[in-house]
Amino acid sequence: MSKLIISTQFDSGSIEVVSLEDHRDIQLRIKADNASEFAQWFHFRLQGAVGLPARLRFLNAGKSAYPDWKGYRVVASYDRQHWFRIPTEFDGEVMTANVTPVANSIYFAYFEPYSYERHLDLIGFASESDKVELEHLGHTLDGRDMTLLHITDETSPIPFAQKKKVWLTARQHPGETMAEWFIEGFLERLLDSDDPVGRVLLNQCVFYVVPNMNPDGAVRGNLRTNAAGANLNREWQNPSVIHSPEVFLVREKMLATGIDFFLDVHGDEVIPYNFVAGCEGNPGYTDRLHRLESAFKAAWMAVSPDFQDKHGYEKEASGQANLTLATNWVGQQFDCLAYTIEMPFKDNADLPDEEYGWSGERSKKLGASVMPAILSMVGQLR
Ligand code: GEM
Ligand code: ZN
Repeated sequence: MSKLIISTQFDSGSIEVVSLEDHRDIQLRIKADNASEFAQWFHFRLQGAVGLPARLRFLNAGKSAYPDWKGYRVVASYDRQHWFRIPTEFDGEVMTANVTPVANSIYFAYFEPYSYERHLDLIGFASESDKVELEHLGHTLDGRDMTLLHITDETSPIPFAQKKKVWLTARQHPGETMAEWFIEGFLERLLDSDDPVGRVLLNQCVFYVVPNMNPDGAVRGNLRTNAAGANLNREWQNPSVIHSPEVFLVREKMLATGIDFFLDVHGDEVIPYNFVAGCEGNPGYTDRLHRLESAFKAAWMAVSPDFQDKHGYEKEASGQANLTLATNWVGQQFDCLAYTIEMPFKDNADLPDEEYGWSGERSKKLGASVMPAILSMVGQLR
């Protein structure tokens, strides 16, 4: 029997090995982000267990950032392209996953990874379109590019100044990889010259898209923070070049362009549904914004059974919104429709998938489905 090996020296790799002596009791601990106490993301490779009933025990799952693992199943892959769910249990303290690998190398992760190389491929794909201009906003603390995609049809008869400005940001929380899968699906449809919804949207709107707000945290295998330990979705009121340059750079650009409609794409560790969280707690929230929110949700539910509005976060009390969050700050600053989109790490309980749970592909489909909902709103935006 060959020696068991666990490795993490790859994009977003992260786990702590406690014991690897016995394939029937592989003991692990989820590591915290590099400069903060948030511990939730894991991604590692196991070698040497082909044909053996391997049991993975995450000993500190009950002390993770979001310890409600009920209904969650670990994702696994042999080829790093196709990911599937494996049987997983949680007893309130230890999470246990079981698999008998059919190959001598198998990967495990909290959710289907989205690598920095794939991020660069997505930027490359988009940059080949004549509707896209790439804009370099600046660098992250680890020196990676903050890239903005500026997307519109410049042959449109509508003057640029009259086009609606639609901003999308994704993956402020780097472990929420479903967010960048969502953007991949969104861009593939938006840039499909045969798609009528994309063609009309590019005629009437200008899109500003940041596919990955936190590339450093993504590569480092962080769940929630950047290289300096900043939770970017708490930096929007007063970002700093030293601590949260990612937010500082994007926010400056937003102030230059203005915004008519904003979507900030995330993943949720606990709630097994796709849902949105709006600006009802903002001091500037109005009946107009409430009507726009209701219309957008109804339009999205009409085109995607994967989206729903029954389950989600508690509504914020009036005037109690935390304006350090992107959606709240943008909604307040620009008096515009602004939503946080949440997808599940677990599955969509309305439409469960036994083999895959919620997945990268389903996130892509949801990203494509939001386009007709945006189109239905364009005429109602200020
Ligand atoms: C969330 S956004 C939380 C919004 N809450 C309400 N009630 N509107 C965060 O940053 O904590 C997004 C996320 O992490 O998925
Ligand atoms: Zn998030």
